[in-house]
Amino acid sequence: MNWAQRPHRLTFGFPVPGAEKTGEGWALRWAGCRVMGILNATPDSFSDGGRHLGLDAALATARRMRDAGVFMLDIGGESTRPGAEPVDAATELDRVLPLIRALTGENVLLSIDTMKPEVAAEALKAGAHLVNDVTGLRDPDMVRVCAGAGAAACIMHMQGEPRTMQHQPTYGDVVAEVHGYLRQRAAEVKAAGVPSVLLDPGIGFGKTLEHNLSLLRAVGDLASGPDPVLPDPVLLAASRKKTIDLIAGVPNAADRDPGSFALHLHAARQGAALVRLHAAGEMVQALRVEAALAVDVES
Ligand code: HH2
Repeated sequence: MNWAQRPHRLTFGFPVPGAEKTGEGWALRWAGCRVMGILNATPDSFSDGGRHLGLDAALATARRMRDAGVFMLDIGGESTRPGAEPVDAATELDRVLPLIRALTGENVLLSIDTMKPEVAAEALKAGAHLVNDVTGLRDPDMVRVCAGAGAAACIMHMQGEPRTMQHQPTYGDVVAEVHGYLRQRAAEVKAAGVPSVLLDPGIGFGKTLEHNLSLLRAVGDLASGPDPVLPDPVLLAASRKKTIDLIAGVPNAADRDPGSFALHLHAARQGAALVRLHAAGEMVQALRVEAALAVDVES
């Protein structure tokens, strides 16, 4: 079976678009690699005086992505880029809820990108399906919120916290440590009642270029174990990140889509189930072409 035929599955405690009812809830199944589109509800898109224009523009982007075949939209109201300043829960909710409410019922999966349990809880009530938490559900309340609602979660690895994580990241064996952490966290949160998880090595979150390259080369290992029958699906998210500048010399983040496509195509071929990008519709096209060319290399 090649990467484009490889089956993936997430389960939920409530109906989500495209899922079917099973004995353990609602199962969402897909083959190969799908795309998560980034929808940032940050001050740039909701600036004072242009709030409705901002919302309309974000909705137009969301619908364009959906129509291009994007599988899931990741809605975030707080930047987690290196050096980013935190925002409070009320501000974050003000930014994300209008988008979630407007997109509910539009036949697209919705993920809430947040580190705050109170934001996740309100977003799930408003219609989000999955919680994407870059801290790996570090706050026990986040585990309770996901388990209570029956929401799937993305567990990401991060060394340190966003403000300071790039100061001096250090590991013994980065792949063993990151994969070990993700597998242990997955077992813990599922034991606490979260129905299913995506695993994300957290490219750029407390990692040097060498750390990121090692993790990217090892996506296949993360995607295939430890349970080879039903491994937790892997999410890779490196769209427009500094890593691409360090490899290819592209200082302006908006110019990094070609590098982003190359990097996420690599992740797809290694068995990633989902890739998170800004240029999401374009990535759907790239993946469709790549899938048509895929040949059977594994049994
Ligand atoms: N990276 C960012 C945000 N959310 N979620 C996951 N699961 N994995 C990631 O690597 C990840 C993420 C990047 O930070 P942000 O400041 O939100 O920038 P953007 O959303 O424009 O990529």
